Amino acid sequence: MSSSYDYLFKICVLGEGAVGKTAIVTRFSHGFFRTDYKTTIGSQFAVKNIDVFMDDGSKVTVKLQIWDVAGQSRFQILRPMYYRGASGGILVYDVSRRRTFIALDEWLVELKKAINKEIPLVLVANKTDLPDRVVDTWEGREYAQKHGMPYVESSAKTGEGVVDIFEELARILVRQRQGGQQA
Ligand code: G3D
Ligand code: MG
Repeated sequence: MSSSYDYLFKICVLGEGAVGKTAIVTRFSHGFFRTDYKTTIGSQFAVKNIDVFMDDGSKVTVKLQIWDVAGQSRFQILRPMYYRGASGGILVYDVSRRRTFIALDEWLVELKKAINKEIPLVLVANKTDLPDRVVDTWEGREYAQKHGMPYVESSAKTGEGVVDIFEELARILVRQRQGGQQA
């Protein structure tokens, strides 16, 4: 049955305004890209099942409830409430705007303040299709490594890497949950 699943996780999508958060979520959950997104108002979520293969070859169906949180500063006061109960997150920047890369630290601080613990995150370098890229791969990798996060490059426009983001995070969350059960 397509509605059945083994695990359910709430995840949040974080990052500066216009880095492509809504585009990534839409691409993943509906499989298409639109260029006429309205700036996300407050927050909204998408739900999508994804099959992931674990290290032992077993297939696990994960239901992701993906909260697309508005990045604009005027929504800052509302965001902590959307972070609550999140098992994991996706931290997005735009490779064509260095400012969005520099702002990553602030997003980590805001998240940590709101939920008071560490949750698994995936670092996403989005808009790799653009010719005017300014943040190089090594910089993103270094940042991800420093914070113990996997690093994924994506283009919500072409779709490249988008599924990888969610597979990567889902696998980490399942591993954590399974490990927790054994302990
Ligand atoms: P946000 O939700 O993080 O605020 P959006 O960002 O998803 O609304 O995207 C902001 C703008 O970037 C949109 O352009 C969107 O089409 C564009 N965009 C998102 N992802 C990509 C990508 O991977 N490649 C390219 N080239 N553009 C992308 P507009 O012009 O509609 O504001
Ligand atoms: Mg948005």
